[in-house]
Amino acid sequence: MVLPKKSKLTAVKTGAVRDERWLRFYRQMLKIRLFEEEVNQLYLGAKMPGLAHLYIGEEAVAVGVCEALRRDDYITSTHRGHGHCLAKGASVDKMFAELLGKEAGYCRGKGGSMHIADQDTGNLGANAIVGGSAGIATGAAMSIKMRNTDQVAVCFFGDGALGQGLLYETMNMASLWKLPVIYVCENNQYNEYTHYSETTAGEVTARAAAFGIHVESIDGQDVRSVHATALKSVNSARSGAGPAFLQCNTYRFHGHHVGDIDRSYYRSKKEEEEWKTQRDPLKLLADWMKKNKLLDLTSLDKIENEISTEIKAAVSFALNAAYPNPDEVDQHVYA
Ligand SMILES: Cc1ncc(C[n+]2csc(CCOP(=O)(O)OP(=O)(O)O)c2C)c(N)n1
Ligand SMILES: [Mg+2]
Repeated sequence: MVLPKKSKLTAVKTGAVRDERWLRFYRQMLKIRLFEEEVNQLYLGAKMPGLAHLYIGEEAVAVGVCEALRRDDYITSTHRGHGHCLAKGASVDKMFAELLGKEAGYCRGKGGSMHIADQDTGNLGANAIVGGSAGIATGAAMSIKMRNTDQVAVCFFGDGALGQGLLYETMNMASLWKLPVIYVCENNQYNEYTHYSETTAGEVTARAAAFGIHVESIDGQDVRSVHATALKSVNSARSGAGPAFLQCNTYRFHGHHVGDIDRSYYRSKKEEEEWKTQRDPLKLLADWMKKNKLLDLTSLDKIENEISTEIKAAVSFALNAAYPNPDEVDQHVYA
């Protein structure tokens, strides 16, 4: 298991948020986990058209960051975007409906997993183009600056996007013009079937530091750590101090996409098991809350029952929802 060196992890400031917030973090992460498990089942049961890239294992990044944002702040997302969407406040009904190609979905069923956007929650959209989110988030940050508001924009992207030139062009502009944008690199160790160390020369954070951008490398499995660091960067960007770059070290527990079942040719079962058993973000937070006597076991069970009921109802809603009218096949599409 490749973990960042201890000295590079950002210290957690306990007490930075009130105790109820830990439960909310847990709830939000669990919502993503159960949503994604259901997506996997829909795929395996041949009920969902197309593929999806599951976020299971990485929940602490989306939740830790989005909990530091206001509703009117922006995010841009990736092909692995369900977690970002939900953490920013998306409706599970509309998300399942979109995944199943139904008219009640976020894009009237015409976008699918990789094209979900939600203007109401400031989500400027998932993006199938690796690195594409950097241009959109930086543009949004420039618009914030020109409109003179105090919003911020967060750009989620994977380690694979470190190979895209657009990221460097936009980080250069963001630093020069002190744009309120936070670049959140979700380093889940792999771009598709290749370990990032085989594609990425040098230190990841050194790349952003070269533009004079404030950088941090965080344990992306520790939602408290992600949140504390994100909050600092968000507050700083909001006050006009310019961009930040956060490398969140994490791991996807499933395959690159739902069809990537046999992963033995690019990573070992032992590695996966170690992350799942020792580095599960939900378990880490639950264990920490228990150790600090911040909950009793029933409250976690209660949360799980509530979310499970919400997810089941949303799946049932989406399965029974109507498909778009075939006459509208060329409407609401841009490419
Ligand atoms: C510009 C571009 N090149 C290639 C692809 C094909 N592709 C889809 S996902 C992916 C790997 C992305 O890896 P990473 O950015 O680390 O994200 P992760 O899947 O690990 O979340 C690639 C190469 C693409 N979608 N866009
Ligand atoms: Mg990756």
